[in-house]
Amino acid sequence: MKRYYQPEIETMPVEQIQALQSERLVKQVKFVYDNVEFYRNRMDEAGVKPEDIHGIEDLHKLPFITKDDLRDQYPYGLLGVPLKDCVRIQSTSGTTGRRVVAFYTQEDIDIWDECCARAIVAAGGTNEDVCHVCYGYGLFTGGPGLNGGSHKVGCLTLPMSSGNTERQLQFMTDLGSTIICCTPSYAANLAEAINERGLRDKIKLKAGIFGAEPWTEEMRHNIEDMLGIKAYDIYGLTEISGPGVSFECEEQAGMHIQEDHFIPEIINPETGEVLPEGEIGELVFTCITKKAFPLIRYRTRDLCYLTRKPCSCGRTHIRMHKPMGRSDDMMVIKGVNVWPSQIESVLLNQGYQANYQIVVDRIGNNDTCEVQVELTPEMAADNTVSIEDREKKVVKGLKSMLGIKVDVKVVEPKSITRSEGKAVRVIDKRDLYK
Ligand code: DLL
Repeated sequence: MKRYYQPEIETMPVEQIQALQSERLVKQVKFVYDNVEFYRNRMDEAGVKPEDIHGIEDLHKLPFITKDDLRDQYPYGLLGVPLKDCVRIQSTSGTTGRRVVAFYTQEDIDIWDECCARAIVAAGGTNEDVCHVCYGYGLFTGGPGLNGGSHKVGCLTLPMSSGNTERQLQFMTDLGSTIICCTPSYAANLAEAINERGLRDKIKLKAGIFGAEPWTEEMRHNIEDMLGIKAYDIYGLTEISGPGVSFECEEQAGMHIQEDHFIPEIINPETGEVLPEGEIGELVFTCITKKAFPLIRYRTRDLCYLTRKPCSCGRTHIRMHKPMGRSDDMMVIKGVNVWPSQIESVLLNQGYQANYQIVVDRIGNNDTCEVQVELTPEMAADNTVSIEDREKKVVKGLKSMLGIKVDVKVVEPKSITRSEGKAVRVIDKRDLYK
C-alpha cells in the first residue's frame, strides 16, 4: 500500500513540480525585493532585478546568503512581514554569535507541520498511531515540528520532550507508543534501556523518525534490530524551518526534499559554482513559500549529493543523500551544534592561549567531548589556584556557551602536540559521516 499525506503534491510529475517552483520563485523574489531591505541591497549590488528571474533556470543569478549574513541581520533584518504578523520564533543552540533566531507566520507553521506530516505518513503513520515525540521542545525545532506534524496526521501525540528515560519507557509501555521521534543517539539509548529491562515484548513501536545529527547505516541497523522497528531518517535546519525539509520513504534510500517549498542546489563550496546532479558539494536551499523568514540561496554547509532517479515509493521529489560532512567545522555533539570557535572564545576569555584540543568520541550511545587546554607559563607558576578549580571554571564557561556539559582537562604548558601546518583542533573519533 502506498502511503502519502498529500499524494497530488508528493507524486506530481517532475515537469509540473518544476513549473510550480518557477512560478513560486518569481513571486518570492519579488516579495523579498519589495519587503526586505537586505535582499534589495544584495540584489542591487549583484545587478539583478526581480524582472530578471523568470523561473528556476535563473536561480543561479541570485546571490548566496550565509550564516554570517543571518548573524549580521539579527534579530529582525530578514523579516519579510511586519512583526505583528509573526506568531512564533525558534532558535538554534549556541549562544553568542552563532545563534539563529527564525520567525514564523501562522501560514509558515502550517506548511512546516504539513512537511512533518508527510514524513510521519511516509513512515507508516495514520490516525491510529500513538506518536511519541522525544525531541527537545522549546526553542529547538525538533519537538515542535514533529508535534505539529503528528497533529495533522491525527496521531495521538505524546509531547514527551527529551530525557527522563524511566518516564519515557513508562508512557511508551502504558500508552502503546507506535512511532517514536528523537535523535538517533537517544533512540539507541532508549533501545538499550528497553532491552536491559526486558521490556521488548511490552512495547508496540513499529517505526522511528530519527534526525538532527549525523548517523551511520550501522547505527540504523542496530536500532532497528534492538527495537524491532523500521528507522527513517529526517533532515532539516532551523534556518529553513526545522525538521521535515526532507525525509525518507519506505525505500530508505535518500531523503525526498519537499520541492514544492524548497529548491535545492548543490554547489562547489570553494567557488560557488552549481554542480550537476550526482556530484557531491554543499547543499543550498531557496525557500519559495516562507514569508516571515524567507531565505534565498542559503548555504547550509552540509555536504551531500542529489538524485532524480525515480523512487519506487512513487514520490517524484528529488532525493538528497544523507549529509556526508560539512564544509565548515561545525560538529553535532549530544544533538547540539558546536563550533570550535565557541570553545576557543571561552578559553581565551579565561586567560588561556590558543593551545587546546577537542576530543570527541562516542561511548556506548553517548557522545563525549573533552577539551584539553594548556596552562600558560604564568598560570603554571601561580600556586594559588588549583587545577581542579581551573577545570571547574572552564566547564562552567563552556556549559553556558554551548548549553551542554563537556569535560575539561587542564594540562602542563607545551604538552599538546604542535602541528606544523594547520593546527589540529578537533579529533572526532566517531566517524559519523560514512
Ligand atoms: O537539527 C532540525 C531537526 C530536528 C532535524 C529534528 C531533524 C530532526 P538545527 O539544530 O538547526 O536543526 O541543526 C541543523 O543539523 O545543518 C545538519 O548539519 C544537522 N542535521 C540535521 N538533520 C540531520 C540528519 C535541526 N538527518 C543541522 N543527518 C543541519 C545528518 C543532520 N545531519
